[in-house]
Amino acid sequence: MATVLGRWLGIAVLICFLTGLLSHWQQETPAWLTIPSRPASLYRVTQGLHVLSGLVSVPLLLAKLWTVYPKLFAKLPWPPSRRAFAELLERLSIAILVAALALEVFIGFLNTLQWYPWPFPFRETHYALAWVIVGALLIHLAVKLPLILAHWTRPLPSSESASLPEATGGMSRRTLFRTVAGAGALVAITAAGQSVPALAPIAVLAPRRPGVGPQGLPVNRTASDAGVVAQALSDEWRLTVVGPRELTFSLEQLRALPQSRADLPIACVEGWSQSARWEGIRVRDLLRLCGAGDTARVRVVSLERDGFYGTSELPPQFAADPLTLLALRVNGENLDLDHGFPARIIAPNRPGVLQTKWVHRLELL
Ligand SMILES: Nc1nc2c(c(=O)[nH]1)N[C@H]1C(S)=C(S)[C@@H](COP(=O)(O)O)O[C@H]1N2
Ligand SMILES: [Mo]
Repeated sequence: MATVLGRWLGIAVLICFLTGLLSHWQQETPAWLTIPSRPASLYRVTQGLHVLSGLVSVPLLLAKLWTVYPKLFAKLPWPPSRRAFAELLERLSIAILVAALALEVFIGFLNTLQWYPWPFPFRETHYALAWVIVGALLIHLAVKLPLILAHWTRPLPSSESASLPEATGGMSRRTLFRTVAGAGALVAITAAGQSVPALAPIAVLAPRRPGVGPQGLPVNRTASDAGVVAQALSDEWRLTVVGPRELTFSLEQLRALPQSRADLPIACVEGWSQSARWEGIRVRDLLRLCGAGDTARVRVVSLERDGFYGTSELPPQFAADPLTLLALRVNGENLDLDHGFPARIIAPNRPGVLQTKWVHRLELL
């Protein structure tokens, strides 16, 4: 049972780890990596899978712990021997694995609720813990390797497994597996509705639902939370583009420039995502107007001053993508104040957190 549940949990953890790495690299690109701006909805899928696999690992982890926990507290061989020492080390590595995994999933879940009841930075901690988990998991697999090899090289698997004892306190293994798989599936379908519109009506585990919010689109932080209402509504608002030339546009002037359309999702790191129809000026066109080429890296500056939401960077391949807009409109209307009025960035294959709202400055780097 522990082996089968371990495989399921292993798959969930692997999906969660790999999609998490992708998300981390989006937000902190290493020098050796160029993230492509297409497919446009890639991040929506990978981050949706990240949050789903993390949620599904909760029932899997609980079930796995339930099947093995007596072993953690079993008496060590006595008197102390090499074997006792090796067993102690193994239990220590498992204690670290379980603790790190439980903490990782717990803070990840609270993050989807935008609740941060701890003093440490979420993303850095979540990332560091992921490596602790991978390390402890590799040790765990290495220790169990002889057992795993023995399992795969045993002579008659079917007759042998048929003769294994079935009962665990009255519940058959099959019933347990069905229950755990059912619990995992239930978690998945009641959470997936935050990205899959068809499942939205039963999305009781999803903190955000598609369609709920101004202009049919959820909002993470409102203009008043961000403290930008007065500046965003002011007649003095201007967009400044700083490149070889420095240009300044009023909202009327921006509206008079050639407008483009893009159907792109907001795909939040917290797992919810929703597509919308955006209209505005291609960032590429704005850069050309100020004399920049198509290899420019651009800093996007919001009216919002504090915190890491205030600025974001468009790597050259994102700035040059024809789908990357300084959006003025969404779903056929001027942007709602909470969606970034007067102007926001919307780009393909990007975490929502980088789709900066209330933009007033683009700077060539
Ligand atoms: N200036 C600013 N831009 C921001 C944010 C913010 O708090 N401040 N939130 C980001 C996050 S986390 C997401 S998911 C999207 C949400 O966009 P929406 O509120 O228009 O749906 O905006 C992003 N842009
Ligand atoms: Mo977000």
